[in-house]
Amino acid sequence: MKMKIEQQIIRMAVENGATLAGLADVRALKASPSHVIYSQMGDYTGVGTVKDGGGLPVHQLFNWPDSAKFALVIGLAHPKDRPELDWWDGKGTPGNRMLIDIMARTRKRIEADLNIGTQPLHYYVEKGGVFLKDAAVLAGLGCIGRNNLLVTPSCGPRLRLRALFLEAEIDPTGPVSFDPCKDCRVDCRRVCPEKAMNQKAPVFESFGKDTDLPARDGAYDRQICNIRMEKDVAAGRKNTAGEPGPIKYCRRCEFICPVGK
Ligand code: B12
Ligand code: SF4
Ligand code: SF4
Repeated sequence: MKMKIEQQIIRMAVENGATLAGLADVRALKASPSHVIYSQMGDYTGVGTVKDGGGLPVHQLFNWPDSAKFALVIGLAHPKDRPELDWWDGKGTPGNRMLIDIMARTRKRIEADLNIGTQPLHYYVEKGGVFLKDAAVLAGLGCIGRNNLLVTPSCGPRLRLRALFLEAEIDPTGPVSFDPCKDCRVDCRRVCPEKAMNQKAPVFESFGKDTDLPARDGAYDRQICNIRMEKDVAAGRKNTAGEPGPIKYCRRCEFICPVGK
């Protein structure tokens, strides 16, 4: 029996090196939690957002082409015993370069073998990218855990994501029913060195009782988490005499999670 087109796409991604792959409907993505609340969150310049050459924020938020109907989402395992995959070296991380390469090869095959048009996507949402965690949940890769990360059955939160637009009407592969946080000790919040997940972040508090996002109860505060990221950048600078060393961004809320170990 001929394999369904969705299965063929996923198989191509896995054959090219993806640990996990799935398909999300762009219409669902446009209505997903991050899209709904992002524009209400105020100016987050400097907290993981990108700027143009003149230091100004770039705004290409959600200016996706109408021809983009679905998103292929891939994940690459970043296990604890391969920490170097996540180290920033000034040009990116080895893991992200692998993801870019896996996606480029998968894209070629989708276009050549399946005759489906594709559109590459930037990593940053401000440069036309998608919210990768939302896309991954909608594609059935896992759920958003109490650590505010995508948690998958096989790798827990220890994986990195990338997406590609597909110009085809196909079927989504998610979301799936999966909730490892329900009966967990929630150590992911306890180990945070900055206590970024101890209380509802002020910005979400102001949205009223209806908002229980992010991290399921609004407790993840990106401003506080980013303090840690800035400390990690400073540590990377002074680790090697004069030369900027790799930046080893905090991953404590990932490593402690028991899922997928
Ligand atoms: C900006 C950014 C940052 C900023 C701000 C983070 C933030 N969450 O706001 C800073 C620098 C602080 C940061 C920190 C980290 N980041 Co970061 N970051 C991003 C980036 C570029 C955009 C994220 C964003 O702005 N989201 C918007 C805000 C509003 O939403 P949110 O806080 O993520 O919460 C939303 C979701 O949880 C979602 N959601 C919640 N419940 C549900 C339920 C359903 C059904 C759905 C559909 C959605 C959904 O709605 C929430 C509402 O806003 C993404 C890449 C990308 N293009 O997506 C990577 C990304 C999210 N980061 C990633 C990682 C790993 C990290 C760090 C561990 C650092 C590191 N070592 O790399 C920490 C983790 C912090 C944490 N516990 O969440 C990974 C996550 C992988 C995973 N397994 O989930 C991503 C996807 C990048 C990648 N390479 O794959 N990050
Ligand atoms: S440590 Fe427990 S509560 Fe935290 S993300 Fe993992 S399963 Fe969920
Ligand atoms: S990445 Fe580090 S600082 Fe940020 S929430 Fe996780 S444990 Fe806390």
